[in-house]
Amino acid sequence: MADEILTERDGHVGVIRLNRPKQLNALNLALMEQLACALEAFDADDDIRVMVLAGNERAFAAGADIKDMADASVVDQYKRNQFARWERIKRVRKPIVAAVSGFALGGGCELMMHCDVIVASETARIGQPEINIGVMPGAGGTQRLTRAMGKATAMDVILTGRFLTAQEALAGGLVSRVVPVEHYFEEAMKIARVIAEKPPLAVQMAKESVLKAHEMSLSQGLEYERKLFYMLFATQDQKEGMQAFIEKRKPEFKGC
Ligand code: DAK
Repeated sequence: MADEILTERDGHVGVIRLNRPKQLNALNLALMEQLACALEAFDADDDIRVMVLAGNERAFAAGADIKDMADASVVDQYKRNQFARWERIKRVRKPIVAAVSGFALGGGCELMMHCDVIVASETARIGQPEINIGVMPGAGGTQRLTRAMGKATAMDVILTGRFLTAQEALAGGLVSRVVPVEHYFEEAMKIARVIAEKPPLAVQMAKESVLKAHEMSLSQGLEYERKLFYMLFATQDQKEGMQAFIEKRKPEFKGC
């Protein structure tokens, strides 16, 4: 099987690069399978605390591979069970920092929205143009884009198929930071290294709790948050973090 993704390790950071440059990183089935496996492997690896997911300067990902889908029947789609891979990505517990440059369209935008911190280059063009090819978003676009940017922008983007600029995405709260294209990958790595120095269990529980904000009422979410907060007092890292503060030294977090 071709290497549809490339992986490397940088200290506690696991880096994944989508690797179909000629197809603008269109997400075919093999790529999605390799991506889900790589994320799960890093998630299970005690040495890795955070992941960076990147494409290349021209494209983060231009969507699901249209050539894969064009002739598919409903039965083909059902058997391919693509949702399973997206579910596996959704279940990753460690934070994923997206480094987004160029096109992040359709499934590419949806993949970006599965990430936790999103760094966009000034050249990023983000959209859900499925409407142009006779379908609509299928991996969460109508839900996550609406929750991130609100109904008015989501309808505009999804119904017209237009691309947002990086600045529009930043203003609407879809991405976390926008930087010049020369720096987008390094900025994502910088953020990942900062997160990698934090207590890993608190990081994972904070991610879990933030994501619940999209699924629960405020009072349920607050209750959920409170329980995770209490649970962290069972970790050595909580003792270390607070003791280090009192002793005016840098904490050394171990992830236990
Ligand atoms: N699929 C396959 N190939 C693609 C592609 C895509 N999405 N996007 C680009 N390519 C290929 C082009 O065919 C071209 O290949 P060659 O002709 O050289 O062989 C090469 O990448 C370069 O593209 P262009 O020549 O078109 O480059 P331009 O700079 O002129 O235009 C573009 C760039 C990004 C504006 C254009 O390529 C474009 O409009 N691409 C399609 C964007 C799009 O419609 N994306 C949404 C696809 S539908 C689901 C999960 C997810 C999804 C569905 C279901 N389940 C869990 C069930 C997601 C669906 C989608 O994403």
